[in-house]
Parts: sequence; structure tokens; C-alpha cells
Amino acid sequence: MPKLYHWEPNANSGKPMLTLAEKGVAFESHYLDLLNFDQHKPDYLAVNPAGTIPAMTHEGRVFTESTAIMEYVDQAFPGPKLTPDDAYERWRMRWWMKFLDQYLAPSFSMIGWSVFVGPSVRDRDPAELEAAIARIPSPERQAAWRKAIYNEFSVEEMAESNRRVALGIDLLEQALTERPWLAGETYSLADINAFNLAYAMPLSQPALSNDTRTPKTLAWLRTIYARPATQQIWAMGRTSLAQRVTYLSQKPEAADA
Ligand SMILES: N[C@@H](CCC(=O)N[C@@H](CS)C(=O)NCC(=O)O)C(=O)O
Repeated sequence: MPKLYHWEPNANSGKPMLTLAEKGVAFESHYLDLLNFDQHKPDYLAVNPAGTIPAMTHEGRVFTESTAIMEYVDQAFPGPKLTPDDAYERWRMRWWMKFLDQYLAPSFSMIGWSVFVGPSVRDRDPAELEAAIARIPSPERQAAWRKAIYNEFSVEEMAESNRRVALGIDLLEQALTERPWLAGETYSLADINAFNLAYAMPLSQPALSNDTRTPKTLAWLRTIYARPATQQIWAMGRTSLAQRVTYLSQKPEAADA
């Protein structure tokens, strides 16, 4: 049975969690509390020396990088296929995953770290926080934590992140106007990847992402949220991040009200 080291069903952790559930693969869940810096403790660094989440172990091997883990899970286990057979649709699935991982996710992450992660830990003992930062193995992640804790995201970089999110909202709506799922005719890894970021769009950008302006996206989010695998995984959430998704079980009129 694979072991998955993860945080909330959200962003990078949510991607392999949801893929395993869609395939019907039972997994041993190891919840790491990102806000308690569990990902930098020796037990986890022995699994993933980079100190980032998620990571998976299976048959004596260690897997990192959430999108690559999704592809491994889809191919290594039986269950419904989450990669299209058609070469053009497969290209479109990978195009979306590249766009999400390289362009959109870092901007979502910056906003999330600015409004949720930073404020969640900022009031702790300053010496304890400095010691926690010093234990982070990668200089890039140390810099991200410093910015979040000391609220050092610049006006320019936040504006650029908001610009990218606005562009992502429109691209998603356009894609879902042309076909039912991001790759084409079937639910794929691209939809799973996108859902883990996009569920937050109507909450954080209500003027841009709503039933009137982006109806296809809202219907797509509700359809994915209603899937048994999504319900199973989102029930594993322990913080307010996962509870925020329940707005998707409301009917369109109620959701807009
Ligand atoms: N490219 C990696 C990114 C992993 C990553 O940075 N994960 C974040 C959580 S979404 C993390 O571990 N942050 C904790 C930290 O930096 O201490 C992936 O897709 O798995």
C-alpha cells in the first residue's frame, strides 16, 4: 500500500490525494501540519530531504513532485484511467498541467501564503520562528517563509500574482466553454490539478469568478466537488481551508446570494 505524506487536501497535497481516491487505491495517510513545520522535522527529511510536501513511498521507492506523482499513480495502479487515449487530448492535459504548475500555482501560492500561512504563524514567539526558519533545508523555501512571516511580499509581486489569477480565471472559463473537461471529453489529471487551485477562485476573487460571469467554471467545480472521491478526500481536511470548499454543495442561486 502506498504511503502518502501530505498536508490539507489543497494545492500540491490535494493532487495525489485526489488521484489515489479516483483510482480507488487505498493509501496510508501521513498528515504533516505545515503550520507546525512538521515537513522540516528529521523523520520527514529522511523521506524527502527537500522538506516539501507531498511525498509518496511505494514498493521501496520515494516519489516527489505532485504532478509527476499523479502520473505515476495513474499508470501504476488499476482503476479508471485519468489520462486520455487520444494524443491531442493528452497534449492538452499536459499543457494545462504545465500552465497550472509553472504559471498559475506560484501566484496562488503567494496569495495563500500572504493571507493564510503568514497570519496563521506570525504571532508565535519570534525566537521560535527564527529557529524554525533556520531548520528549513532549502534557501528558496526559507525565503518564502520569511516573506510570509514578516509580511514582506511587495506590492508589485502581489499585483502580478493577482493579474495572473485573473488571466487564469478567464482561460479556464474559455476552455470549459469549448469542451466539458480541460483535456476534452473525459475527466483527467488536468481537472484534478486545476480543481485543487480553482476551488478558491470564487472565494478569493468573487467579482471575477461567479455564477454570472464564469458559469461553466462554477458548474465544473460543483460537478468535481460532488464526485465520491472528492468527498472522501476533502473529509480528511483538518483546517478551515477544506471547510471553505463546502460552498460548492450549494445550488447556483444560493451560492451567488
Ligand atoms: N513542486 C513541488 C512543490 C512542493 C511544495 O513546495 N509544497 C509546499 C506545500 S503546497 C510545501 O511543502 N511548503 C512547505 C514549506 O515550504 O515549508 C510539488 O509540486 O510537489
